[in-house]
Amino acid sequence: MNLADLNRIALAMVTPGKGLLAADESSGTIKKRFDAIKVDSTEDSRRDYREMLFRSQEAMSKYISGVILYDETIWQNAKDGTPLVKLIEQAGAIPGIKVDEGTQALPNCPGELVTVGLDKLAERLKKYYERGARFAKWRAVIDIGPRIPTQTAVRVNAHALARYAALCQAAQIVPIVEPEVLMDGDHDIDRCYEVTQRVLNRTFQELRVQRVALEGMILKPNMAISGKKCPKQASVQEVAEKTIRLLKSCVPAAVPGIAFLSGGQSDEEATAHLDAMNKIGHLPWRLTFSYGRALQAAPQKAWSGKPDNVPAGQRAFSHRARMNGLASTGNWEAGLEKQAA
Ligand code: 5MM
Repeated sequence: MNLADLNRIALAMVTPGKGLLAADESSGTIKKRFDAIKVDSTEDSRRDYREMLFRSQEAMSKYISGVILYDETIWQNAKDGTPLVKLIEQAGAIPGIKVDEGTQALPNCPGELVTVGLDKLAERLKKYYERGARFAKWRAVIDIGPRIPTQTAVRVNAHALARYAALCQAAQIVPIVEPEVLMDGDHDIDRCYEVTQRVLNRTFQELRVQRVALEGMILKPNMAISGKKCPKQASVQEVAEKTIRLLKSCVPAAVPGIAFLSGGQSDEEATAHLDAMNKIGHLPWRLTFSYGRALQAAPQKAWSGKPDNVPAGQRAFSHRARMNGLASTGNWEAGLEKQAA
C-alpha cells in the first residue's frame, strides 16, 4: 500500500468547493427513479441519462470531485464510443465504484440487514483499478426501530466495512466507508444521534483492529437528523450543531474528509444542513457531499428521458452541484436557489 498516494486521492475527493456525485444506483433503484419520470429503464436509457450528467461540463469541472459508479456503468461507453470513465476523467473528476453487492436479511435478527460482497472482492478491485477507479464505496444499512439496531447488526456490518476497507487499500483504492443509519422512522434527532454514535464508534474500532489507514479513507455518514415521520422536526441549526458534536466525539482527525449522504432529505435541506455545518467551522476534517437523490432528483425530472431536454437536465444538475459546492465551504445562501434553471 502506498499511503501517500491514497491520502492524496482522499484529499482530492474532498477538495474545498467540490463533492461527490453518487450515481451508483443498482438496476433496481434506478428503475424506481425512472418509473417516477415514466422512462423505461434499459441499458441504453441508463447510459444516456448518465452520459448527460458526465457531459455537464460546468458541474463536472467546477463542483464534482468524483463520481461513484455502478458496475454496469463503469464498463459502458458513451454513444460516440468513449468510455464513460474517460468522460469523468476528462472533466477533471475521479471515477469511483460501488463494490458492495447489496444487503441480505441478517440471520437471527428479524428486520435487520447485512451488506454482502466480500467474496472475490480482491479480484474485482484489481479489474476496477485497471479500468480507472481510484476509490470505492460500500454501504451498510442500519435501521432504527423499537428494539433495533441490535448489537449484532452493528457489529457484523462494522466488521464487513472494515474488511472491505482493508482490501481496498491493499489494491491502492481509497475506501469510502458508508454506515448509513436510515431516517425512515418516527424517532427523534436524539435517538438518531445515539444510534449513529454507537455505529460510528464500532466502525472505527473495527477499522483499527483491521489496520485500515485512516489517512487513506473517506467517511460517508448520515447526519444527526429527525426521522421522516417524527412529529418534531429539528431545525437546520440543531441538525448542524448535533451532527458536528456527534462527529467530533467519534471520528478521528486523521480521517481526511467526511462526505455526507442525503438519505431522503429534500434537495434544499441537504444543501442547507451541509452549509450550516461548514459555517460553524473549526473542524479537523473537510466536510462535503456525496449525494445521490439530492443531486439527481432535479436533473432527472428536467430530462424525463427526452433527448431535447438534455440541456435542461444539465442546467438543473449544474445548479444543484453549484449550490452544494458553495455549501461545502459555508458560502451558500437560500436566496441563491432562485437562480435555478
Ligand atoms: C445512489 O444511491 C446509492 C445506491 O443505492 P442502491 O444500492 O440501493 O441502488 C446509495 O448507496 C447512495 O450512494 C447513498 O445512499 C447516498 O445517496 P443519497 O440518495 O442517500 O444521497
